[in-house]
Amino acid sequence: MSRETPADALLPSPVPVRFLAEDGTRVDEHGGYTEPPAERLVEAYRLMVLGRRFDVQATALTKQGRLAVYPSSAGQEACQVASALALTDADWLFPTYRDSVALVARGLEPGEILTLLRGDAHCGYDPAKTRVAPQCTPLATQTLHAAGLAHAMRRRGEEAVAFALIGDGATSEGDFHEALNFAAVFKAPAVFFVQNNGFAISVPFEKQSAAPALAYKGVGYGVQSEQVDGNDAVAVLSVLDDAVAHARAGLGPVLVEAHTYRIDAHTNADDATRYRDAAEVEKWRAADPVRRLETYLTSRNLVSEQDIERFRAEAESFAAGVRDTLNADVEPDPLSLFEHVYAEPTRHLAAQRAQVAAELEALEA
Ligand SMILES: Cc1ncc(C[n+]2csc(CCOP(=O)(O)OP(=O)(O)O)c2C)c(N)n1
Repeated sequence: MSRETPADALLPSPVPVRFLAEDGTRVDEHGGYTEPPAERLVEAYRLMVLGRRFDVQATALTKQGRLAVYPSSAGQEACQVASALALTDADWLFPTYRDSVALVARGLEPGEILTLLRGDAHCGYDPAKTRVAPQCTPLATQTLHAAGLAHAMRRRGEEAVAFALIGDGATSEGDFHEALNFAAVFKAPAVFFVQNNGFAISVPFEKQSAAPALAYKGVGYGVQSEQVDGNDAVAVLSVLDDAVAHARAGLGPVLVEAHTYRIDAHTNADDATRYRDAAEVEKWRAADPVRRLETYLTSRNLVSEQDIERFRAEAESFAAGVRDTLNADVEPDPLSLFEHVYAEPTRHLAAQRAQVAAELEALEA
């Protein structure tokens, strides 16, 4: 008797999709996915070099007191960059606090990306203009925003896709499950991309979920699902390109899980040596996504030594620009606190604003 069921079509690959082994050699574990064109891979590599340098710079600025907090995505560059490259300017990106490098890859101003992490009241960029929602700290809420916005865009006849990033720990939140269910029922053009980096702060994946892989969580909701080696940029880009095309074609949402690793601590406020072994981190350093892609592109003569030097120099001057921007003191206007709260300020908010304005005036008098 055949055991084929409608669920089979939704199931992820039994092992994570992979084009490159850890040493950068080509392997045949891609389950029928197509390798993206060479120029796309070179662009991914350029952005990964840039993103890694940005990440190091932002971490340094935190140590210097210029940023209040910075959650590093070191080791997750393939996921970060592929998320941006898989989307068009018309698509919406819903990032978390960990996804600043995805925003860099999308072309946002680094000074604007880091405004929130500097401790200012507002997200520094314009979500409507950039089609990037504010970086979300309440876990998994962005998945509902993405599902709702995707549904709304479909009803309006727009062809755009909403793409939500989410961590492994956040998949335990009810919001994630509601978002998958809603998106599936209404065939919303949404992609949910889980970066399974092994930890939710100090909670390891084994204590988070007993699922064979988080990708299997989609099937119960009727969501097309896939899992991919998150440190293989070729594979992540190929799988996300397909997922976005599926959603854009009106075939419903897609859940993709990338298996990756958080190389740094949760944030600068966390000491990861208290809950994980150095040997484990070293093992994952050997699976570095930037070096893996670099080795592959070099072996195929798709990048030269000069190209690599050029990309690194570009990243250095980008980092210098980030330093200059963040080292400049800013004096936020206290009244800006009342902006962007409602499209039309409420009576109470207007009264509070007037009260603060009067207090400021009294102080200056
Ligand atoms: C609703 C909610 N509960 C708890 C927290 C506190 N918190 C912040 S980050 C985090 C861990 C999230 O881990 P994961 O989803 O795996 O993402 P990662 O930080 O590894 O990228 C927790 C519990 C929060 N921000 N929001």
